[in-house]
Amino acid sequence: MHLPTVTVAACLIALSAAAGLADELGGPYGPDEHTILLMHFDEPGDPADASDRDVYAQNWGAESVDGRFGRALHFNGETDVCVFSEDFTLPPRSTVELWLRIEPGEFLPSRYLLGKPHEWGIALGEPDLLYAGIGLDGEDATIHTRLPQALDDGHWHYLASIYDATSHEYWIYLDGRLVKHQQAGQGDIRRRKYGSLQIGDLEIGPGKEFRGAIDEVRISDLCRARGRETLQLEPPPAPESEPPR
Ligand SMILES: [Ca+2]
Repeated sequence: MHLPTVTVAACLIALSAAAGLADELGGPYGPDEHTILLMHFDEPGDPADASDRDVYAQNWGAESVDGRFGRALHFNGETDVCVFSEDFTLPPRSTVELWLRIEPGEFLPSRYLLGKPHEWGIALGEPDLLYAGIGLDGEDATIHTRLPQALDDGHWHYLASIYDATSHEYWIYLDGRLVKHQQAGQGDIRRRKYGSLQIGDLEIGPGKEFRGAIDEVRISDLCRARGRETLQLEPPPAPESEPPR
């Protein structure tokens, strides 16, 4: 038996299209079958999850500002937070992506960008020092890494944290470049019955709130950039020029 050439070609096209979806990085994204949370932050009021899960979220105080794509949320580092209605646990393989912008002089140390209390989170200890951690039922997976540059420069930066709980590998990408890949943790991801995913804060004590803007948060149930040294990201938008007088 042989398949008609046109059928084989259609299958190859379908496969390449699926691979293209999984490889799409940097945004702005449309949801695909691996997207379990997608926040554009473009709409007024409470932000909407554009993934098929339609996770309900509330914005407690964060201000809408110009974003990397459309609008973004700016968190004041004190009380602003975006809280999600359901327990949100990372799948065994995950990719967490976001864009962030910190103005010069705005940075607050050791602040959480996002995460779930006592389960997982991503934080900046210093403008060029990233902490990421995931609670496992054996030894927690943690990563502390110096970034190639400080992020409090007023520009948008793309950050991706990728973890595989089956091979216990952690990857951190900044602006399309792999900055850290290491073995981390033992065991399966620890499940918590309380607490919700939060963006801009982690509510595990005072002084953990992020000050700066966050846009285009996507969480996926696969390792989208596994093993790649560089990512192809959309170039940043050209700066707005002064209108002619
Ligand atoms: Ca946006």
